[in-house]
Amino acid sequence: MGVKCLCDQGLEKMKGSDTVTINALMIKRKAIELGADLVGIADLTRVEGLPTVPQGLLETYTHAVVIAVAISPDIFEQIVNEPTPLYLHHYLAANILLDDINLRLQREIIGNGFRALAIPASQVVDKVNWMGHISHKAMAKAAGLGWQGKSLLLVTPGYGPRVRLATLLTDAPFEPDPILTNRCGKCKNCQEACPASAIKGGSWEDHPQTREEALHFSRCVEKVNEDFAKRPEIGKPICGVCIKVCPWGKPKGK
Ligand code: B12
Ligand code: SF4
Ligand code: SF4
Repeated sequence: MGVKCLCDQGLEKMKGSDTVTINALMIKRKAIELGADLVGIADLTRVEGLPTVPQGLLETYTHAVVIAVAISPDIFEQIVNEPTPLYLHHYLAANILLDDINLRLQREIIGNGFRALAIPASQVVDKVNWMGHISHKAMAKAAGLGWQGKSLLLVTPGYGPRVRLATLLTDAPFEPDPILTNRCGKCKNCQEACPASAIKGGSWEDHPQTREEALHFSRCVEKVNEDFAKRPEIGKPICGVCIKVCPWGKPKGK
């Protein structure tokens, strides 16, 4: 222990008698080395008022590191209007990779004397209101990875919504990334393709106030849980159609 970085953004903290140092660039490099395709930093004042489970979860943290793992474009070539077993497998594998990267980043940050808490990629902790501990989409938007499109998904400039996400909460005061503005424009692809007619087609600069503003929420919940998740070859509440049709996710030139 005790390697001291002299770069401007270095954060120092005493851990026992050792001086340890970590900064945003170092944690981002580590995330990419470990397999993340995108990584960004959010200042949590950007998401004040965001509902969490339990309530007040964010209160003792100041920042979040948000990572994204891209799903192969070839998976979406196979999706027409329903999920496929191959998408199911990649969805599960991406969740494992995200949780693995997040736990390793968590260890790195704690080892440097700060607090860190990895939020699972895909755990539903309130099945009445369909909530995770926190919304990774809201955190990813706050970390500058993308915007929440008409589908309510996080759309990134490079991969569109073809990414899965995870968040790491911390009190390490990393330099936050700039926020991106909504680039959906007049596009309605997701609204037109949704097999449950669940996407209302609304638009917003930052985020809708409620999920209902963006979606006929129960239609999506019912489609993925009562139809797709009940198919023996799928078994999980997945779909993939609004992901597939987003122009931002299509390989460039297609
Ligand atoms: C529960 C859940 C579901 C439920 C409910 C979906 C939903 N929209 O909430 C069901 C089963 C229906 C579902 C479906 C799907 N899901 Co899902 N799901 C989750 C889970 C586990 C929790 C979501 C949650 O807590 N939402 C809470 C609400 C309140 O948040 P929200 O949806 O982001 O919307 C609000 C906020 O973002 C807000 N907002 C943004 N900033 C701020 C700031 C403030 C102050 C406030 C007040 C609000 C706010 O605006 C919205 C309205 O309030 C997350 C994983 C996670 N922990 O995030 C994955 C997750 C959202 N799902 C994902 C995906 C991909 C899907 C599906 C496409 C299915 C599939 N895998 O093929 C569909 C898409 C449905 C859709 N169009 O939204 C991905 C999204 C990836 C991406 N690129 O955006 C996630 C992030 C999983 C992951 N690890 O990547 N899902
Ligand atoms: S996940 Fe499927 S059902 Fe839900 S909004 Fe997207 S396309 Fe529609
Ligand atoms: S399909 Fe079009 S409207 Fe839907 S999220 Fe993507 S860009 Fe936005």
